[in-house]
Amino acid sequence: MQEPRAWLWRWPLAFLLVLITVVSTTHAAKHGDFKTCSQSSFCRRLRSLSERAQASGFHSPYSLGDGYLSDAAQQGGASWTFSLDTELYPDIHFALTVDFLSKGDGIARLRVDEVGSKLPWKRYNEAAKWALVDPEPALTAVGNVKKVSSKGQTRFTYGVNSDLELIVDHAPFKVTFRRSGEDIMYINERNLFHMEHFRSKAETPAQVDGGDAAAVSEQQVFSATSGKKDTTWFEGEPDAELWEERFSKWTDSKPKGPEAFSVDISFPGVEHIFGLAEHASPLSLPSTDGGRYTEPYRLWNVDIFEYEHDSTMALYGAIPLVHAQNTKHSVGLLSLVASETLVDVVHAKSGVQTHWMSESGIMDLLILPGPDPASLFKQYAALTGTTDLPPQWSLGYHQCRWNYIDDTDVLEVQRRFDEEDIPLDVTWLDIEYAEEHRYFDWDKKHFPDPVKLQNEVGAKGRKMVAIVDPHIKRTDDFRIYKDAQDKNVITKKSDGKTNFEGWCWTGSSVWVDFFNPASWSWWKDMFSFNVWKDSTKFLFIWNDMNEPSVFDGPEISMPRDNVHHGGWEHRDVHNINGMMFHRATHDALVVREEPAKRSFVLSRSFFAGSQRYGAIWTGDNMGTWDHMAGETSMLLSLNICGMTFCGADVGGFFGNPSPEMLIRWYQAGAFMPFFRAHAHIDTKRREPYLYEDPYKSIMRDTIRLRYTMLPIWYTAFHEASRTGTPTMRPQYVVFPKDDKGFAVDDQYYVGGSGLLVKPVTAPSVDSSQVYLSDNQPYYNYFTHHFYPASDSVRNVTVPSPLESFPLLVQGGNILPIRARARRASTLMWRDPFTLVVALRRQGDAQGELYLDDGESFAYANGDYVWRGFRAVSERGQTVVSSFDKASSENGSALTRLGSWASQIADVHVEKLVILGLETKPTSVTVEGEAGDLAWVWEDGCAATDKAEGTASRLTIKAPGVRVLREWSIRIV
Ligand code: NBV
Repeated sequence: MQEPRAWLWRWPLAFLLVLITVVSTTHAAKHGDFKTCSQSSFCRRLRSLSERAQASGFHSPYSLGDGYLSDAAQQGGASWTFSLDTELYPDIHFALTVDFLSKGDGIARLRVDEVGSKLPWKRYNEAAKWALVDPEPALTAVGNVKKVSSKGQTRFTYGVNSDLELIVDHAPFKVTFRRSGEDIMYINERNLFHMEHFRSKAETPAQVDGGDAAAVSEQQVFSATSGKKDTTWFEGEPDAELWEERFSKWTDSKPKGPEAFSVDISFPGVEHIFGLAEHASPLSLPSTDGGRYTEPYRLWNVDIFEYEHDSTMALYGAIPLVHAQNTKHSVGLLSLVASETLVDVVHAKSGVQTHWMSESGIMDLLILPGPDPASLFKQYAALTGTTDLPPQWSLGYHQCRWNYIDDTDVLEVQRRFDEEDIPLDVTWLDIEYAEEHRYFDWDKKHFPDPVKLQNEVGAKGRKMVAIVDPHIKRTDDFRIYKDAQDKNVITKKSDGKTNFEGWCWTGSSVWVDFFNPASWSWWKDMFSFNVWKDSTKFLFIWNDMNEPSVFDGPEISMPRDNVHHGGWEHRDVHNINGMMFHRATHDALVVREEPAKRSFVLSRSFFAGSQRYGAIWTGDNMGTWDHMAGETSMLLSLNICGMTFCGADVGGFFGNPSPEMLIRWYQAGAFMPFFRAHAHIDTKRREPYLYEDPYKSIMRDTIRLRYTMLPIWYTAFHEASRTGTPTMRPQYVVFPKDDKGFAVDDQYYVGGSGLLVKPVTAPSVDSSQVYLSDNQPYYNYFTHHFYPASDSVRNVTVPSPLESFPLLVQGGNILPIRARARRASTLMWRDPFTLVVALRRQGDAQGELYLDDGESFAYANGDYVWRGFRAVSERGQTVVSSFDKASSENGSALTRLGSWASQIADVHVEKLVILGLETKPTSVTVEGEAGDLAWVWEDGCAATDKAEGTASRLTIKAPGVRVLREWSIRIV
């Protein structure tokens, strides 16, 4: 097999030199490549506000008028607009609009924009257009909101139970969100709200004319020397970089001047806030005022090389959402802004205080009322949508590396997987499949017949994924470049006219502006089988580098003064850029076939709402224990921010993991929603079959374990696609009343299955501690070891030798699994099920199973199977039964035996394993049928026992019942 390095000879020398320079400089100076707060003039200005706010007499210069600029009567729904003025600039005006939305049990929206500016600029107000499912979410009827206005205050009472209040204090401007009379959130309690107004270049803050002095104290209003109004007590000293800003060798022209805004949001009585993905930090966000972190959490999508595993530095994606949690309530806050945003977090005695600072755009805050995490997910989903139900095969195992070098290599890798009986669904091709990195154009020397290759892979029930990056080689013989030029859909330089050019893998490149609607249908065409003749229905897409990554740009991205469709500057839309590319590719793949098929597109960059377009991964992680440990909290954070279809490069992108480390990566990966091994071009080959036993066998068993559990994952994704509830659930989500578990971010539950997993992320481990919150027994999935229920929270010790790790089943759950290993998931659709029934101490359990054809949208017309399982113990009998979950949940008719469902009508349950029964049964029968079933009893702990041991186990063999039918098995 050809060594990966041998690829290098194929790269043009000039490009190689550039590459080496880029890569080596980023290697050496990753911190220096990215701005800290003090290197951004807006962040410097806004962060120092919070220091000045410590001074006595500091107050907010902002106040609201007592009347309304417009009210509900004009808006056709519950919406009121206040005038918002600042004593600093009497001639400048803002407006605050308070909306109450009809969806999401009472979501309130607060928007602030400048009004009446004589300058020709507008603040970017389209983040909602891209992030929300419904760009103009409907307002609730006026009658659903009770408004009481008095001088100085407006009080809105709303929500499904009329228990929510939004109290708007007029002077100074402050908003209090309350539930059942309790303060839950304050906006501008610390007086840090500030919106920089548009101004002409000649003006500087210190030169603004004085206004009405009466409202503020003498020494704050006038500087002794100039007699001009003094704004420095609030804004700080005049900033030299309002109109032009330098970073390293780049100059940002900032044609609109300053337009940053800042707002403080406090969560009284709360010790934990979560969110702000993507950061390599703990799930419960630590303070940024010294100690662990000194820099605010930064949201500015970047291609960061060798990122740190414990940091507030920006990564590839940005979701400006937080959850605040205490034992009484949950509340969420989404700030719809796409410009650079930094958030300081302070854990104070009174609660958690946050300070949000954004470079440009309107302020658009959405208050998700909770009151619990499950409600937050629903509310966030009502706004931004849910994860599309993925193709079922995409939950299988993905084998990637940079790069599989030719078609023989691809087939050989698959052959070796088959030879070693290791399941595999998808083989990936990184950038080297494309001639000169001109994506779409296969390198025919190494992939002479791409269609034949894809068909051969497809014939085995497998798929391929090829990368399509957003940089487009500037060469006239490249059709994509030609088209993009002809259609004039290329992102422009600051003059708004000239195409922006930069460097990336392909050399000198341009970037399509996916904000431009003219690019959408064209991009769709690029993926149609008629146009991309070297693609087939077995080929899916990977969108990398979409932050966007520009090797010779500031912070390895585009200049902020580049111009997009609509005249918006790149700074305004940057954090959405990656999502627009992901969206365009997703939309293209969905329509490739008739009838439409689900798409699969992996993206590196993302924003709020990206979950609608496919999967994301955590980028270029390192093959280190620290990184492996950090992945769990990162993925949990992504999950609670809506990006539930996520994973990390198994094995670590950089480095050569030891066999021990690789096994631990696989064990962790098998419980990531997206399970893909990937590696840098310079790493040694590390496909599982290359290892000696026992390593190879352990990796094989781990991948097989994933396949066994595919029904559980698919069912979890079904729930996520309906309700927004994530597939990886941290402790605080499952047990929102147990504050001791709020900071736990190294273990999680898989969907609603009751499976609790804790990856081992350190060397030489042979046992692990698992935190248990609830008064239920837990069962070791592998050994059926029993951990008794307890009325106090506890840590239990779980053996974790190399071949194992903590995987517990919470008492009360029924797991539908498919125990037979196959080459690929697509071959398992008619395989029988095993039900693992783990009894609660009350003797009962429940579970569910969702199935459909796994690739079409026929489920939307009812062609799916959604079964419920239940175990009930009464008067010495346990009855396990199957029922139609669709009708019980949706009130819809029984699962309709559509054309697909009827094909699996005879799929049966081949085994039931019941854990925790009290006594050996005397008979096990299927109701309505004569004769005892074949069963085996192994004595052990009952669900009610108080001591650890091995659980009692009843194994019922071949009960002859069908998954799609109603049945009851009676155990007496
Ligand atoms: O396309 C090459 C890589 C890819 O393998 C990786 O997964 C991406 O995150 N890509 C980044 C570009 C270069 C990384 C050094």
